[in-house]
Amino acid sequence: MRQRTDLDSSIQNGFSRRNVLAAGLSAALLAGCDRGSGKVLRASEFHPENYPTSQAILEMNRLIRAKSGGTLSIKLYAGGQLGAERDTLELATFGGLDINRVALAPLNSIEPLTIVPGLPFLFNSVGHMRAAMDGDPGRKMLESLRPHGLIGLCFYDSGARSIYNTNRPISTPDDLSGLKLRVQNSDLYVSMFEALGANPTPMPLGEVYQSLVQGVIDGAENNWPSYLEGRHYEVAKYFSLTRHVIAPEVLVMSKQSWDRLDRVEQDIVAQSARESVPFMRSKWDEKVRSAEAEIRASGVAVNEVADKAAFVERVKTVWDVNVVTTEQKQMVAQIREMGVDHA
Ligand code: GTR
Repeated sequence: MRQRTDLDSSIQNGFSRRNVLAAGLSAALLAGCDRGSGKVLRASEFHPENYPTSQAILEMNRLIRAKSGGTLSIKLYAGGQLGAERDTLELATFGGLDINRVALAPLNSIEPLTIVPGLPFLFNSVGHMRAAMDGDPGRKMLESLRPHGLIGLCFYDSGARSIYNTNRPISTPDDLSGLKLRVQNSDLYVSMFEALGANPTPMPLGEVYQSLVQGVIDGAENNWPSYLEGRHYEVAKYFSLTRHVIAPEVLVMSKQSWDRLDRVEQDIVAQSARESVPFMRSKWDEKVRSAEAEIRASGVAVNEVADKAAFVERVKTVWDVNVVTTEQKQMVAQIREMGVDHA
């Protein structure tokens, strides 16, 4: 049995929307006003402090402090202290929080370009995804957030998502039939799992463990580190390597907070975020290896999915429904072209 993590306490505390807003408001009031410590940017992260994304934000803080001579820094609120990603993202949009690391799913209803990396079976590998995010598609996606009140700083890794459940190994889409699976709160994920024949149930990540224990859901889908850290593997003991989505995560800054920084400070933040990416990727690779080893050793039944083509075939309609704008279509084509070098 693993130690309870910060994530677990946030699950227990069950932050209400009002708590979140209140916390965000005081964070915003404090930002920039700390006597003696210069400007302090409040950053929210749902994962615990030892998770690679949290570690990357702490690395970014180290870089920012060094470059600014200590006049600018980040205070990290890890472990979901400020609430679920959807709520903290809203806070950042309205200037109640300075920096937020989120998955792309909560941005899907805000900016259509963020849907693209979540398209099932788009990327051939993590290398393909990284190359696309480092290149033109990534640059366009970060820029696309500005009109929505957010400055896209950089992308972090999230590996490949696979399906896990309490009942049986998944080898074909038919095995998903009737399974109630938690998905991220995004039409993309709902349509994906409907097309695969499951019964998708959107809910925040923080509610998954309890819902599995209570039998409210039969399973979910995520990467090795989240499956481990959320303790989902203790309950849902079949992990099937569908690797259906290899989407990155994104670090955003509130445009309102960004506008309060001078030009030099903005450059420091942007540059430090970019420089935290290689650090994050190496922490991520390490974490994936150790999480997979720990999960396999714990007795979880892990199975490869031999016939991926059957899954790919089923989700074709998901692409048609979710890729509708010219910009999305161009981005998909560009990413696919880049895949030739990452076959
Ligand atoms: C994790 C990701 C979180 C969150 C989560 C989810 O892999 O790191 O940001 O999006 O998935 O499934 O909600």
